[in-house]
Amino acid sequence: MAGWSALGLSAKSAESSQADSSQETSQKNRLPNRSLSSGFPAGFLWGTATSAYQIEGAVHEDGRGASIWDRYAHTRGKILDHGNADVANDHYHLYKEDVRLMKALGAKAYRFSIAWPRVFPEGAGSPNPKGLDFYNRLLDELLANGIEPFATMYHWDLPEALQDRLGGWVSRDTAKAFADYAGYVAERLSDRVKHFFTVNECSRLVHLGYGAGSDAPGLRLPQAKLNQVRHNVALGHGLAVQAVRAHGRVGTRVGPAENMVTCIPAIETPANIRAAEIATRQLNAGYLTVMLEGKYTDEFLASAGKNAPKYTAEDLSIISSAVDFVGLNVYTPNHYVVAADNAPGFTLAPFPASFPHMDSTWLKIGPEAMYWAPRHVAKLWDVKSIYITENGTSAADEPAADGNVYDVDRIMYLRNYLIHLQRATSDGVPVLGYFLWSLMDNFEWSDGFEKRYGLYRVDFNTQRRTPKLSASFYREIIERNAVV
Ligand code: PNW
Repeated sequence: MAGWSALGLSAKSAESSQADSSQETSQKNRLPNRSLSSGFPAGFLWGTATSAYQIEGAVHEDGRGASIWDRYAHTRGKILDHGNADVANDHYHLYKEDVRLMKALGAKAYRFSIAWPRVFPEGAGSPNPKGLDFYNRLLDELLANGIEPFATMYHWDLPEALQDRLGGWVSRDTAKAFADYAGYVAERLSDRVKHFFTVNECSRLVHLGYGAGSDAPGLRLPQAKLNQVRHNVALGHGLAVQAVRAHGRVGTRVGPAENMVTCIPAIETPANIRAAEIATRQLNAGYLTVMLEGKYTDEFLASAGKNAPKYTAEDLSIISSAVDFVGLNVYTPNHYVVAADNAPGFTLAPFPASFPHMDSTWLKIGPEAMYWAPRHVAKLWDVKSIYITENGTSAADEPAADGNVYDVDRIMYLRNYLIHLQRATSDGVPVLGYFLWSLMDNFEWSDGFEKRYGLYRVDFNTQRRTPKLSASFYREIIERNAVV
């Protein structure tokens, strides 16, 4: 297996190193001598990722309208540390410094999101040119520094006006407003942005925003309404794809950035791999499956029963408008799968209480997710271009006595996920690039500023950014185009 050879862990070398003199052993273990197979394809794109509400601040500046996250974060008891993102990383003013941080990593790409309420303060109607100007400044700065911009159209900051007026994604009019906004942005920015992502993580915004109520707008809708929300979000994605095609320059690329349910064969036998593929199709039925197949699976419709969403055949063809790539946010193994003889053909293994996780309990450590997520997408749906649009971890970072943050747990996590990404590319899975979440610590939604995901530590009192050890680690990876 490529993964083993990438590690240089063949049984033979382990044995012979025992016999080597200590000097020879240390020579052998020196990083520059790592086998070529730890490398990524030439031109592989390394970047970092952020989102507007999590870093920009300046929520009242230059005519920005309110978003559902402004209201949610200002509602008592919703955010763990009672924080809000009114200032956050003050990136709106410090963006030049932040582009320098990217440049210091050697990163060649940056995934950021555009705040819909900056561009259309009321969600629809009159645009606000001053809001769009911020992104003009940011794009010019990125390009001047040799960093390719990848823009997400919607990373959860819905204009509050659309929530108040339409009930947000409960209404398909929100999907239409989203497409109008997406077309407007594509028209004005596609001279410099060649890649757009439509919706960031349909699944999380639907389940946590409208089902569990732990993300904005904080609703707990019954199943039938929730299924309609899910359908409307998928429709919004499809309409936005069409709007980018209609209004963007020729050659503008567009696709989703989805946090798919990643199903991993518990043991890599052909039967378990097949079972994991079946599970992947079914457990992503409302998102990637319908986007890439143009229909809801029979199992999805049967299990929804009378609560199934209402839709037309035309909706399905809009939702499945051809995309240029699929973006995947990969953090954690959602399920380990074992083949089963009876329907549905798979068993989802329960997670033992001892299963390890990072600083967030949901963030279980399963680096092989980084192999199987893109591999399933490439195999099941014949997708030819994939980006890892997010991967990274929270860690309990604390500056040591010397002031440095030695986040060796983040490095451990990243290294192991990247080994599996390298396994994927060397197996021919068409992953073209990787965006590490996140460039810097930021507002982590309902966890407030308590959870830190950055390569750079941010002191939110002074706005000082300081590289953690993981920043040096990532710089090495980028420089060598290989796992170190
Ligand atoms: C993503 N999960 O959220 C979001 O896109 C980011 O805005 C966020 O800051 C980051 O990951 C870290 O949380 C996720 O449960 C939240 O699998 C939860 C999951 C995945 C992604």
